[in-house]
Amino acid sequence: MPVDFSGTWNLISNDNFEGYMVALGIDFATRKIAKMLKPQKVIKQDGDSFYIHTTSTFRDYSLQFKIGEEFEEDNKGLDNRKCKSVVTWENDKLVCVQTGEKKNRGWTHWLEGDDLHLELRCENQVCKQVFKRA
Ligand code: ECB
Repeated sequence: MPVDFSGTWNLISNDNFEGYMVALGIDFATRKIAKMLKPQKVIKQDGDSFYIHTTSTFRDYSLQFKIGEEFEEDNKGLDNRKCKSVVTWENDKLVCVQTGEKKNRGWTHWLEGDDLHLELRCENQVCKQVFKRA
């Protein structure tokens, strides 16, 4: 039985989000707003199919994918770049590789105790987010 990420999750910490946004080329004014946000994630996991909706008072972002199936990701409302993404299991971690203009881009989700962890990577920057169940 794989891990089940399903649920509604609220952000409780967000380390080096600034560095990650700078690496993505997000402008100063947008970064100032984005840093203040406390996004919520709604995750629906059904077998190998995932739906992840990240919402905030400023912008929303939703993603649907199947494990192992590459898809075109349009990072609309984020950095607006397109990339080719694929998500796989690495033991109990969900690992996404986002191939495109930015080197070393991707993210990893895992559960630790009652918390949902997310590492966001771009170039030489790593942002670490932790969420608690709503
Ligand atoms: C959608 C809430 C955050 C909105 C921030 C707005 C502007 C900042 C622009 C770019 C920053 C890059 C990413 C924002 C961080 C989180 C949004 C979703 C990150 C993500 O890819 O989550 C994955 C894994 O849960 C699923 O899409």
